[in-house]
Amino acid sequence: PKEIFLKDYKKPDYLFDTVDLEFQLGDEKTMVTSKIAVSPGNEGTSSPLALHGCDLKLLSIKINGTELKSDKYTVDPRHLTILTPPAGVFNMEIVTEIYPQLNTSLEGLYRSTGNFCTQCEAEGFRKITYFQDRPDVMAKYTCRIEGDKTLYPVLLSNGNLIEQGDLEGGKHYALWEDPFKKPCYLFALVAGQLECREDSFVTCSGRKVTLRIWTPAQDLPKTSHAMYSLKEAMKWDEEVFGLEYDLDLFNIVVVPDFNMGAMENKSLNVFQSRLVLASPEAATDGDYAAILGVIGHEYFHNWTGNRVTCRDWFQLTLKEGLTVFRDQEFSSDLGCRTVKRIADVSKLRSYQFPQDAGPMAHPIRPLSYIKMDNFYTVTVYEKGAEVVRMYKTMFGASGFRKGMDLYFQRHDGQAVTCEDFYAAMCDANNAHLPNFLQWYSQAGTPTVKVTSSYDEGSQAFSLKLSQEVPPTPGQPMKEPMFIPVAVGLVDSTGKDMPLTSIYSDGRVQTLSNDGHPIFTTVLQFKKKEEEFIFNNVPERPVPSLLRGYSAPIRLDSDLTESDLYFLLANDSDEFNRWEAGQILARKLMFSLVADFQQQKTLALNTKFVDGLRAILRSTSLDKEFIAKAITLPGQGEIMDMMSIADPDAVHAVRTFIKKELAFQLKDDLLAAVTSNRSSEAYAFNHDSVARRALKNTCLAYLASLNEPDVTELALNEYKSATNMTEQFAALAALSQNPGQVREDALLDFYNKWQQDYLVVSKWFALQATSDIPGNVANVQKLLAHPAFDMRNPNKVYSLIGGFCGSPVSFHAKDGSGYKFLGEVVLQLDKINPQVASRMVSAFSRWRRYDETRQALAKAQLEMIISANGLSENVYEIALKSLA
Ligand code: HT7
Ligand code: ZN
Repeated sequence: PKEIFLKDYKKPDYLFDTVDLEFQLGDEKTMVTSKIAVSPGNEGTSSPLALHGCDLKLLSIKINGTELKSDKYTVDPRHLTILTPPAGVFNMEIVTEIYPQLNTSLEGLYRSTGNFCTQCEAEGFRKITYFQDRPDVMAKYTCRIEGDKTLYPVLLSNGNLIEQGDLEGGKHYALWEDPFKKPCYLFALVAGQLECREDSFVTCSGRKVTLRIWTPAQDLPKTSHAMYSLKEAMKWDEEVFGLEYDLDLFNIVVVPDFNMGAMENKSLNVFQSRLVLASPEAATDGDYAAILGVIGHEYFHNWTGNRVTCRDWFQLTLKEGLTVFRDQEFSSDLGCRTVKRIADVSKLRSYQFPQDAGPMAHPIRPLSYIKMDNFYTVTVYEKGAEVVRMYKTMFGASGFRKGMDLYFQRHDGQAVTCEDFYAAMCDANNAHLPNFLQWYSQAGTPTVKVTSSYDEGSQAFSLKLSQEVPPTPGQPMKEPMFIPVAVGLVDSTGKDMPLTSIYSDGRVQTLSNDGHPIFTTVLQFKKKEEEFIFNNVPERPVPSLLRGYSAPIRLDSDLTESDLYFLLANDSDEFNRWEAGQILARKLMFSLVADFQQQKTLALNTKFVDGLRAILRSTSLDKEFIAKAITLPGQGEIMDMMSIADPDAVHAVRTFIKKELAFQLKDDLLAAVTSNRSSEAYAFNHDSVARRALKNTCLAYLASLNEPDVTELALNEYKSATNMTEQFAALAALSQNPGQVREDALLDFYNKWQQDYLVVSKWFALQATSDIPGNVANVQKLLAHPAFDMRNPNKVYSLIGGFCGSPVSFHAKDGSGYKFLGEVVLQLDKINPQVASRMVSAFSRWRRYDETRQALAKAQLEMIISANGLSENVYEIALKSLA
């Protein structure tokens, strides 16, 4: 396999100005005719024109209307090369045959439950026709689709429908034209038996846009929340960024078989069912929130990704980091900002931090890849979003908006780089951010150490900061980064102190906001070590550091336990209140893990219990915030911070704390469950979501006691629930404890929901992630369940992905979890390499465990990498994991 490097980027020698595609869809084979107007990309170029292609049967090539003789081109399994293209502008026509019904990789053109569907990002267009499959080749497209009218009554592609009609032999056709230039990865075609929910949106300039969501007929009633989400997203982008939709039609298509969540094809978004279909009975609050976020995300790509796209795939974070940031802000504005921030930071810590500390660590702009698909990662997406967020933290909302405006003004219709985004942000704000671009090129999570001191005489409070960016594969030495650290100082009564001036870099900076006092300031920390001194501080404050999580770092401060309890109770920055509780919980878990490893009796610190009790009893705090604040850090997060990850100890300790808290707070937890019941009809609004979140979190605590009264309570909640959020939470609560009650509840749930494959996927995930003893065998059995299908990525992610995310069973000391995954990866790789490589990533952190586990996991990786016919996708991950 060939590794591709960012440093080797060259502009294309040839440009494609227009692309006219014609598809003759058939059950056995599909014929694709592509007519391209080609022009030289570089002055006087005469080099061969190399086109990408994969799994294609070439039928003919014509240049300027004349069939090309076979000695004028070469074909290999990956390319078609025209050896001596004409000078200047010319037309090229290529006819290929493809077999979508055999395509289980779900990239290119494939079939999903009988319908035709495409997925071209990143490099799937080459499975449709020979093409320069790279994002900096932007062209205007037309697409004519022909197919049987009964089998494929709906024929969709990008842009506007300009013609349609009937043909002989029961066929019909549709001709689509996209007026905007686009890279081929945004091309889409859908054909099949679908019906639509139709609505409209009037844009800020008064244009009426028709909105359609296409699904199989029986699912139409479940599309109302998605339509609501789309209209909210369109409105939000106009209000917050001044960005208006640019066509008169916007289509969303729902398909059950899809490798990722969704795809932003120009005016024809494709979504996997889970991220569109919802009803109160069958979808949880989490599903509703995910739909809102992902519908927003794909819609926002219309400007950040489509109108302005990436020069090459290394720049992926330019569109993905920015669009994740935009969808996070959208969800925050429609829900609760602090709770959303907590959820996003938790995701970063649980998934991105481990990636950044392992063999797959890469900068948000990777330096090389074998398969681009492997770089659609939490680093590129979520850390990338944090990097975008830092611009906003530095420049404020209005400065950030100025930067965005300049970015679109400069680059609309272009394929650009991360430096172009940085330049627009800095130029619009007359600023320069030294060392900021390091975030794009250095991997690894920086650790920032903070020590504080107070001098009563001079009333000065000092914060000394130092930073360390850890070595990562291929990057042993690191440079300091620009880190914005938002800080407030809390006085002894729990109030924020006004910040008047700060001394750093030999300069005093007066802090004022048009005469109003400032309570939070952002320190611009850009060297290895720096000291910041706050002046006019009348008493020793407790510093509230990194407010709102202002940079994606690990913070190591000298705050004492009593400082943390004080912040937990008082910080005006709600994120940092939650954070103080999490730091205390982590400290507690580490000390109990040490006790467990030394076989000491475990005991819970009463101060911690009291702190959580106070939060639980609060009547002023948001209920969803309370639910988050009483939830312990995940096992993965704790294991990630240990020198040798010990899944057994972490599991035992977390279970112990949970039960002990449940025991000591039982009355408060019971009160929270009963007082948060509601007989009102389901609504997806913040108050109702918050109420259910608190009730469900408390129920899970109670059920961990496994006592008859709480089991009875959970059973009642399960039986009386009128929505999936509460029903599933009660089922999850019951299924924590092995035994007949668990088995009966799981069976009852399956019997109720077996007709709804999305709910069945939840049922798979719940069992896959279970900590109960002997769960490897259960999951193995579920592989053979009639409802499971290895060809459906959603089911694979639920069952196999869920299993790999569960520390106890996957890391079973006898290696049975590893062996299970090793076998599954090889089977999956034959069907769908993209999905298989996501699964094999679960092995990548094998060096973090004890020697026995290391040997067992390594043996599986070695078995995988030596298998015949392995895909490049799986090969790259296995190779890097073993390096
Ligand atoms: N931009 C989309 C990426 C995507 C994708 C990438 C590789 C293989 C399959 C894929 N399906 C969708 C999704 C997004 O971030 O919006
Ligand atoms: Zn995206």
